[in-house]
Amino acid sequence: MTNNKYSILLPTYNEVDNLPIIIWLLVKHMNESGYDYEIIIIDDGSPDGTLEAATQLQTLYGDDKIVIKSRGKKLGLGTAYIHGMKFATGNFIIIMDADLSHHPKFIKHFIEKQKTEDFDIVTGSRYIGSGGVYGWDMRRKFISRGANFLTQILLQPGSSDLTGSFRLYKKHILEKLIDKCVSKGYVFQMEIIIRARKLNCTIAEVPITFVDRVYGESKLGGSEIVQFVKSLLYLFATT
Ligand SMILES: Nc1nc2c(ncn2[C@@H]2O[C@H](COP(=O)(O)OP(=O)(O)O)[C@@H](O)[C@H]2O)c(=O)[nH]1
Ligand SMILES: [Mg+2]
Repeated sequence: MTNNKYSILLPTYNEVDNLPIIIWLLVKHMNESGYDYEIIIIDDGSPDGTLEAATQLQTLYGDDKIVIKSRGKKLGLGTAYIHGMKFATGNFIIIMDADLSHHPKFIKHFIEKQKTEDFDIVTGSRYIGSGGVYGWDMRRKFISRGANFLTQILLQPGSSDLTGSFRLYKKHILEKLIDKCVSKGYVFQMEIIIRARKLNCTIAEVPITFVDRVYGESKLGGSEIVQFVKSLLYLFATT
């Protein structure tokens, strides 16, 4: 028997419609798989009442399972993970989106894969095996593929899905990596894998399907794309 515990970090910004569903699915799948876990919701002052929904869900499922660590305003995804991780009591961290694009049913594949060779990191990949993307328009597919392609060429990271954010990390590894990361937004996902390679961390991949959000709006805009390319070039020049 092991006493592994999985801390699931769930950053939210205007996810009031998605949060009850994702939490219900997480609780269902984690209870079924029998692994010890907690869900840490990091809400950034969503004006749509996400925090109030989170509080109700905490009452429903218990504060040992649902931990709420909100911040007053939208401070970005990268720092939301850093903030949430400070409160994690597990020895493993799982990071995923709250908008139902990442299905909790895949978590047990991450955990099983991690155990096979005691990997430091397991990343979900849309670009291997049975993985895939559903519901994205041409523009969004192009951006994702383009970002991955550019990064593969410039940095040769040896990981097929760099911009995805459905991952499992050993907590002490993620802490070490986060210390080294300079980016704050979406690029964070990519930077972390690049840094992990440099530190010779072991990385495995599992196929995931990614379904575009049904409720609410994506926060990926032009400025995020510009930021991504800038950071990519920065990493290219400095690592
Ligand atoms: N706490 C926090 N969560 C955020 C922020 N920006 C995005 N999110 C959440 O991060 C996840 C991914 O964002 P999303 O807009 O779905 O990005 P996309 O899937 O790449 O279009 C979702 O759960 C969002 O609610 C932020 O600034 N702070
Ligand atoms: Mg999304």
